[in-house]
Amino acid sequence: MHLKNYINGVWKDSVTGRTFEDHDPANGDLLATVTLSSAADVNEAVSAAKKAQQQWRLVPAPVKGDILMKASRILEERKEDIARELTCEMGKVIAEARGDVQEAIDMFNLIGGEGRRLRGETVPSEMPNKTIYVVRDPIGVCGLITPWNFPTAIPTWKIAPALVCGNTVVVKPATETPRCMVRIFEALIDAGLKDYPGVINLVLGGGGEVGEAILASKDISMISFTGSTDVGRRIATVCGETLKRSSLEMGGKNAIIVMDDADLHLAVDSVIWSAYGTTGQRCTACSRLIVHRKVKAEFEKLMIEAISKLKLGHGLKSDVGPVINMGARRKIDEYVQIGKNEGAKLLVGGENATEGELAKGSFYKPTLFTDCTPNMRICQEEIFGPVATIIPFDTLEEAIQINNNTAFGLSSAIITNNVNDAMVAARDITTGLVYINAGTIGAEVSTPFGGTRGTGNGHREGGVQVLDAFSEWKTVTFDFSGHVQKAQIDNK
Ligand code: UN1
Repeated sequence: MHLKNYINGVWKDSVTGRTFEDHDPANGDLLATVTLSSAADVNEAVSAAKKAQQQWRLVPAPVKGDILMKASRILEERKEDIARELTCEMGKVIAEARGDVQEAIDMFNLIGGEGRRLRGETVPSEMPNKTIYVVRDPIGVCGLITPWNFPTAIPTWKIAPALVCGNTVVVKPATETPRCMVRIFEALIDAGLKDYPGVINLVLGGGGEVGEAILASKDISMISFTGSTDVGRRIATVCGETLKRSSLEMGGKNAIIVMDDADLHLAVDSVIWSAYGTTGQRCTACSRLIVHRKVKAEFEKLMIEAISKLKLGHGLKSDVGPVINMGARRKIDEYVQIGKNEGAKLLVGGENATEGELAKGSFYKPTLFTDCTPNMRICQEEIFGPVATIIPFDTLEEAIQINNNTAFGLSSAIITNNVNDAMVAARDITTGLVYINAGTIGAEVSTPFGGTRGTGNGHREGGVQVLDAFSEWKTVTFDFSGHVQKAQIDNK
């Protein structure tokens, strides 16, 4: 298989003639060769997007929405095939891959429906014979840079609202997951965008060349990015200088608070999904378990049992897949060494998994540390792998303070049967998402998604709130006092 760019309605190779390879992280199999693009390809895509935007902005929003809803139905038909490809390209287990594609289906449907709403408002004027209305205007060409961990869902979080608001897009997926992005493009093209060349453009390649060219382009008015904090900071810096708009979604250091009255089986279940699901590679993954000292010993015992039951292997036939690549595995292992040196007690895992078939892939054993203190690096920095830390506490206030005290602010959870404690936690936790008696993952598409502090820059994806990131408010004031003046003249 060979994957190409999609520019101005045509699938084509990069002008560089160079390629890179797309591999299965579970066994190293070659899945596809991929065209490796340069700034010249980005510039061609941006010119096409700029020209197309002049027509696209005038297409009625319900028509735009219909295309998105049709893309949703097409993805539904192709769901199983795409999910299997996703597992092979990115590594997550098949049940989660189906969930990833389902999120894309749901997002196209949700935002497609916004095509029939996209509401503005009318505002009473303070003057007679004036009327004022406020409408959403497109921003122009949006540069969308998407990660490998939700390779079908996250692209739709950005493409759908960008398009329904009348923008056109230039998209760069992570180099690890180009094929999933091609599948999203195919659904949109088949849903009707083949008749609108230049509205969606795909440029495959690395951050250094393609990402930087998107950042540098004068004709791109807005960048939406999900990925690492380092890259997000770079984007924010450049956008600050060039006064481009940016919507950034970066790291997390999410926690589950386990109270002494909690149903511990529910707590363990929530943690297993949140910490080791997607092999810990979600920005919503839970990596801190803030556990009441009274139940710590029992909780540790149940966690060790539950972890020992997790079967590692290819995502098509196991509970925990590989991490994305060998570089990521090295970084995870470095953090485990840092944890040991900091004095955290290793309960389970803490090494590469290399038995039998696993030797061919980038597998890491689900890892659990205990007796951690809140300021240890393993409790403050994002590891993005299957590593969780237990931090004991004595009072709810202390637990909430530990929960809030990191550089990130995406997701938190509390497991308790005490309604008062749950309400206090919901009030005092300062992350963008809070779960009561559920893990930190699994946000639904109809709700605003995003985080405080270093997780983002104040924008939200999902819900209707995402429309604010992809549109400009325009205030239109009508002054019809000329009619009154004319009547007075006529009466004289
Ligand atoms: C991410 O990891 O970047 O809430 C997004 C969740 C998913 C999205 C995760 N719906 O876990």
